[in-house]
Order: sequence, then C-alpha cells, then structure tokens
Amino acid sequence: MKIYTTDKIKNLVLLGSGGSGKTTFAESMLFASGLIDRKGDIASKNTVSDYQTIEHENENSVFSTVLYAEQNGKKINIIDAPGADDYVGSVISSMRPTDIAAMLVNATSGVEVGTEIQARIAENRNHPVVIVVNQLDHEKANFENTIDSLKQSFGSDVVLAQFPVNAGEGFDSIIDVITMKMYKFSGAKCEILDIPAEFADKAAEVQNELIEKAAENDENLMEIFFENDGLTEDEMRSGITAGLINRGMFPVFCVSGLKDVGVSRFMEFVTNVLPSPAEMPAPAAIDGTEVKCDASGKASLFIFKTAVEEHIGEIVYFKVRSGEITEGMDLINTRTENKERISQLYVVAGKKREKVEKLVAGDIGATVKLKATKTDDTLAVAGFNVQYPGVAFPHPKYRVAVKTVVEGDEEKLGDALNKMHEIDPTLIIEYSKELKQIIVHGQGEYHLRMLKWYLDKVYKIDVNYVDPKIPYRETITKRAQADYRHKKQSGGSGQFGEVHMIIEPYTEGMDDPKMIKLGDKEYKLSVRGKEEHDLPWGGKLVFFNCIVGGSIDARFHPAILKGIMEKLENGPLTGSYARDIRVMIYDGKMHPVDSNEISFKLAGRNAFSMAFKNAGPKIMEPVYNVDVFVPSDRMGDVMSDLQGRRAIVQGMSSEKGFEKISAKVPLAEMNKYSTSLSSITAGRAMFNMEFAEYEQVPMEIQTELMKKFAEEEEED
Ligand SMILES: Nc1nc2c(ncn2[C@@H]2O[C@H](COP(=O)(O)OP(=O)(O)OP(=O)(O)O)[C@@H](O)[C@H]2O)c(=O)[nH]1
Ligand SMILES: [Mg+2]
Repeated sequence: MKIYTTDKIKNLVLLGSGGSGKTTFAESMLFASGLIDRKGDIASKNTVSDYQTIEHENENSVFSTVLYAEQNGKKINIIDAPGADDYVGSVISSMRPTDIAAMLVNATSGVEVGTEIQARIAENRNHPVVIVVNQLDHEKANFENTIDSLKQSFGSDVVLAQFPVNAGEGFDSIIDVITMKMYKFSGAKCEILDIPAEFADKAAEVQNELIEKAAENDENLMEIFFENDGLTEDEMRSGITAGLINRGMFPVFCVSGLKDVGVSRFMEFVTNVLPSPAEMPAPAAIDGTEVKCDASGKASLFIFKTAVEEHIGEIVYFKVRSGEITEGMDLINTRTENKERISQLYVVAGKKREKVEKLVAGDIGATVKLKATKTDDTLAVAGFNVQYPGVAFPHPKYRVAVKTVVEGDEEKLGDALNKMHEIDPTLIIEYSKELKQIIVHGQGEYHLRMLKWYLDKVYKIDVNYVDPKIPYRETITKRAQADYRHKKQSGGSGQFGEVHMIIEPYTEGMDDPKMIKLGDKEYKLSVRGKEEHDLPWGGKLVFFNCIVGGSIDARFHPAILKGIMEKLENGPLTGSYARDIRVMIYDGKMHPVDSNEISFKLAGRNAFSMAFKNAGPKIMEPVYNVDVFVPSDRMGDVMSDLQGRRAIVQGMSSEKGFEKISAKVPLAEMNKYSTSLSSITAGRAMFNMEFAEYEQVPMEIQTELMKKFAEEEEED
C-alpha cells in the first residue's frame, strides 16, 4: 500500500436518507478506482460496505463502514453511513474524521426527511456539503423537481456543477460546467465530448451561476471575475474549494451509482477540488489548543469507532490528527495515561484490511489489540498531552426493558450490553435499581431490534423485551401532622420511641418554619438544626430539628432521619421515590431504658408515612420536551395523535418546509412513539425528546396506579 501525504488525502462521508444509494455509490467508487474488479450489489448481499450479516438480512446499512479508493495518485477515504434515523449515531461519529459530506439525494423522490435530518447534522458541525443527485437512471427520476426541493431545503447556495443530458431509463450522459465538457458513460468507461450545440446555451447559463457563486466566496476572485468577465477553470476550482469550506455553496453532481454513470468524474472532482484535511480549520483539543493537521508535528490520533470482528476481535478506527503513526509505535492514551502499542496498522475497505507501515496526519486507519482504549480516546506520543473532545450523541428516544429468558444469564447479558454500547454509544444501558429493570435506551424500534439480533445471534443470549416501567415520584401538596409511638415489650429489653412531626411541601427559597397553623391548632417552632438533602433521584428533603427541652436526645435524631429516608425511597402510594418535602420534628418521648436507635427509626418512618398520607399526596411523572417535525399535510394527524398522548402543545412554527410542533408529553405516553409517528406520516416526520420536569399525574391515573401497586403488593 502506497503511503499518501496529507495533501493527497480527501476524507469524505456519504450521507443521505435510507435507500438513497450510498452503499451502491461507494461500491461504484471502489470499482472505478480498481480496488475491486467486480461490483457487488445490495440484492446479492456482496457489497464491500454492507458486509455484516445483519446488513445482509435487512438489505440496508446498520453501521458506518470505512472504505477508501485511490484515484489520480490521491487517496479518498470514504465512510458510508447508514441512512435510517435509528442509526444516526453512526452518522454523527462519521462526521468527526471526515472533512466533507457527499449528500446523496434520490432523484425519484428529491429531498426526504432523512436528507433533512442529516443536513441539520452537517450544518451543526459546519461540515461542507457536496450534493450528489443519484439514481438518475431510474424511470421516475426527475432532476428539476429534485433541484427545486434542494433549493427549498438548502437555500439559494445550491448551484449546479453538472446537469443530466438524458435522465431516466438509458441515462448515460452529463454536462459538466467546470470543465465545460459532456461525459458519456458506458459502464464505467467514459468518453469526454464537446457539449452538443443544443445544450450550449444552458451550459453557459449554468456555468455563469456557478462562477458567480465561486467568486462570491473569495474577494480576489470577485475582482478577477469583474475584470476578466469570467474565471478560468483553475480560478473556478479554487473558488469552489473556498465556497465549500465556508459552506457558502452546495455544488450539485449527477450520477447513477448503480450504472456507474458520473462516478469517476465525481471522484476526479473530489481529488482536484475538495479540500485536503490540512486545508480545513484545525479543531481544538479539549483544553482549547489548536493542533494543526501537519505530518511534521508530534503524533496524535483520535478513535472514532470501535467494532468487533470475527477472527480478530476488537478493531478500532482512528484518524491521524497530527504527525505520523508508524507500525510498532508506542503511544499513550491521554485519558488513562496507559501505554498502547500500535502493533499492526491497517487501511480498511469494509472487512478487507491491508497493512501499511505508516499513516500521516489527516489519514484514516485502524488497529487491533489495544489494551484499554475505546471510542473517543486520544492516543499521542509520550510528552504530547493532548486530548480531543468526544462526540456528542443525540438524546435517546426509545426505551425497552430487557429480561433474560434463562435465569442465570444476567451476567452474560451485562457483558454483552456493555460491549454493544462500546460499538454503538447511542445504545444506552441503565441498570435501574428503582424500577428493578435493565432499561435500554436507543434511537428507535429498529435500533433495539438490531440489539436483540446481536444478543441472539452473536452473544447467544435469549432475551425478551418488556414494557419499561416509568420512574414515578411521589410528593405532598399540603401540611399534615402525625405522632407515632413505637413500643415493644418482649421478655428482656424492650423498644420505645415516640416522634411528633409536621410535614409540608418544599419549594426552593421558602423561609424556615416559625409558626405553623394546622386546622385550629397552632405550633410554635424554634429551629435548632436544619439539614438539606439533595436526593439522588432528584428533589429535596429538608429536615428541621425543632425539639425543645430534650424530649428526644440528639443521638436519636439521625435514626429518625434514616427512618424518613427509608420511606422516601419507597413512597407510600406506589413505592416510587418521594421528593420535595420538609419535615419538622418538634416533640416526642424517650424511655430511660428501652429507647434505642431502632425504635426511633421505626417511629420516624411510621410517623412520616402517616403524615404523608394525610398531606394530599400526589404522584408525579416525568414529562419530556418533544419537538416533532412534520410535513404540513400530516400536521392534523400528528396533532391529534399527540393530544391522545396527553401532550400540551407549547408552540408551532415553520422551518424549511416542515412544521415544527413543540409539546410537553408524559414519558408514559411516549412508549413506541417513533414507530407510530412513522406509521402516521409514512416515515416523513422526525422528532426528538429531552427530559423536562416532573409533573403531577391526573387524578384518575393516580387512582389507577395506586390500585395497581396495591395489587402487586398483595401478590408479593
Ligand atoms: N435505479 C437505481 N437504483 C439504485 C441506485 N443506487 C442504489 N439503488 C438501489 O436502491 C436501493 C438502496 O441502495 P443502497 O445503496 O443500499 O442505499 P443506501 O443509501 O446505502 O441505503 P441505507 O444504507 O439504508 O441508508 C438498492 O436496491 C439499490 O440497488 C441507482 O443509482 N439507480
Ligand atoms: Mg447503505
């Protein structure tokens, strides 16, 4: 394998909605570059990129795949990302090592919701985007409509670098206005011809637009443009490079990945015009230092992906961020400070690995047998203490509880889930002590089906998915008082403890209690001690010692608090955690011989429980901020579905051809939302959700929950 210098490297990620043709296009690029001599296809399950068994079964990409192609003495690193939103984690982690995104758009459908989602991801990360209109060979291909939808979505910076001569069945020719030539393909073979007279005017007009856009992105070019009334091909190229880097233009290319039309010309553009890694702004390390993508600098690399492969085990994929990485090199994991040796260095195309001696700054490669290094880690030469920031993934939006079918498989399951999280950080595993369930959070139904597939086929663990419980909370809405005497006389030493307390709802910033009225009684309290406890499950417990005259010794106060805490952890209504309560202990009794800690713990717990039940207890439920993006024609259906989910709509607005609905929705109503939203809108909507707050559940639901809890208690 040849060693490529930084200026000869281009890092490209393929984006686009599911089925837009990324994997097929990648296959065509590898074929055009001669890396493979036979082209695979999706139906035959033999593409280089979709090589995992699950991808064969599903006939779509599930993971991002690292590939490369060589062309014109340059190397194009390609990451083929999956299009389905369930696997958005792979898209996001593929952005980090790449410099430019090729956004594939299916010419039969134009911009789809998946295109929108991924365009936003690219925009948020400031990623330059080249648009590739694909499937132009399809009988239903419509180039003009596709461009209209692109302009609506990406704005007026969408400019044609090419247009098809004969879109539809038999598509084989494109006109390129950078070179001002016509490219006629027969398979991967290409003839370069003069533009036929009938297309000359259109080509000139399209070229003008491109030149103007290119000039707009570079002041010098603008001057040259006005002086010479145009730009040369080289000037145009440098204008496009500049325009791409600052996202001032989104040039459009025309291809059929399936029929290899336009692909080699697109690769020529990639190698000639796309910025190399050193031309891109150097991203900062965690401490803010800028590390230049420079092969003569100190060596460092960033790990963006981990996979487990048959025969070789764990393989990590990285981008060389600076310096040069050579085989046998010793590096330090700058997070753990452990030493790691790069015993083998590879370039990869799917499962095909080729050894290389050296990779320079900007290049992408893989290695195996690292001891304790994972995705998001930085390895650097000793003394170079750099750490690159990890990747921020979106919040999960689908949850299930996992149960092993065979008792005793739990440990095996735990190990497998941890491994799967390493491979796919958007699978989040929560061992909920509170709900007594293992809850897996993911991006959607297919995402969690993928996990089940792995548990079954790879880890050989039989599991069931069951409905996840909801982490309810309990609190009170008014003041209440209770006395409780715990007394036990049995043979030898007895037990005695008596506690009088008042409890009330706690809100941030309230004054300490002084005079408390309850019914027709008044309690004058003088605070001797105050403890504020932030509860591990959210909310607070504030404990006031208002005991006068030593009716309960100070040594018993911690036991009383402990009793209250026990009850908070196992709320009186449904066994859920209780929160946001303050407790005033103001009186009680001791016995000179029989009083001990256990007696006061029990007295505290039971007094609290009694008071709680009289204090207008309420069940609270987690509520999420949910944003739904939906095409206008489906707005009504989505809205009425949301209303059925007890949603409270907070606002509506239009955004790039979509209506955005912002609502607060209880988690209990969001079960399988992604699946039903998808069925209501035929997969044309998207949403995200994030925890907002706890809110009281409606009375009828509270009654139902309490009834269910009482029944469960009885069963136990
Ligand atoms: N007619 C035609 N069909 C194509 C073309 N490219 C891909 N297809 C077909 O479209 C389907 C999806 O192609 P893929 O390459 O798997 O698309 P993808 O974008 O990788 O899909 P995901 O991995 O699910 O995101 C397959 O059946 C392909 O054969 C094309 O240029 N023309
Ligand atoms: Mg694919």
